[in-house]
Amino acid sequence: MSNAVIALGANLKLRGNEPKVTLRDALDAISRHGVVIRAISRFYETPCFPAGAGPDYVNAAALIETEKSSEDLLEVLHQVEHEFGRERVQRWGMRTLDLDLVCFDDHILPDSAEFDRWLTLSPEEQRQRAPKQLILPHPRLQDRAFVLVPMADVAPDWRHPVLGRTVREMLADLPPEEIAAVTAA
Ligand code: PH2
Ligand code: MG
Ligand code: MG
Repeated sequence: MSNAVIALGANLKLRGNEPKVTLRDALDAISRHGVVIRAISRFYETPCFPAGAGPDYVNAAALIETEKSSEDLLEVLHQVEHEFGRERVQRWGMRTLDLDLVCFDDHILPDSAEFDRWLTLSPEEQRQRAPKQLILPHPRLQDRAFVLVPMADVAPDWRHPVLGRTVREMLADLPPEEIAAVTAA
């Protein structure tokens, strides 16, 4: 059995439903795919990143347990995104539903050297490059209050296998104003 954290986000209505409703429905859909949901974070309203690129998001995180491999779990997430009308068009664009695999046990994928390359991308490269393969842990999780705040609800003591810091510690490293901008949805 493996433990993983899924980050959920949406900033567009889907079939007339508010993002909050979509996230709840997506969690139900995930559990119908043979994935056990152990804990669900509170739901948060978060300013769109990059600022001004679209409406605020609703973000949440789920701690799950599964016998699947990380690749098979990712496939489930892509299927559920597809069921919820997600079209992969613009990087960092608007989303009816975004499901990101943030961490899977303490796996480093595809390997330490490639992970390090994604970890240390310049901000410009981060905007331009999207990985084709699964990179774990998510290379930007330590930078993003919209990931770390919900994750701290469900896995505060998970320790990043490369950075050596827990979720709680990574969150404490962020600028207080970025944490304060993440509010109850
Ligand atoms: N996801 C993005 C881009 N920007 N901003 C917020 N606040 N929350 C997100 O989940 C998010 C984002 C791409 O996946
Ligand atoms: Mg995302
Ligand atoms: Mg995504």
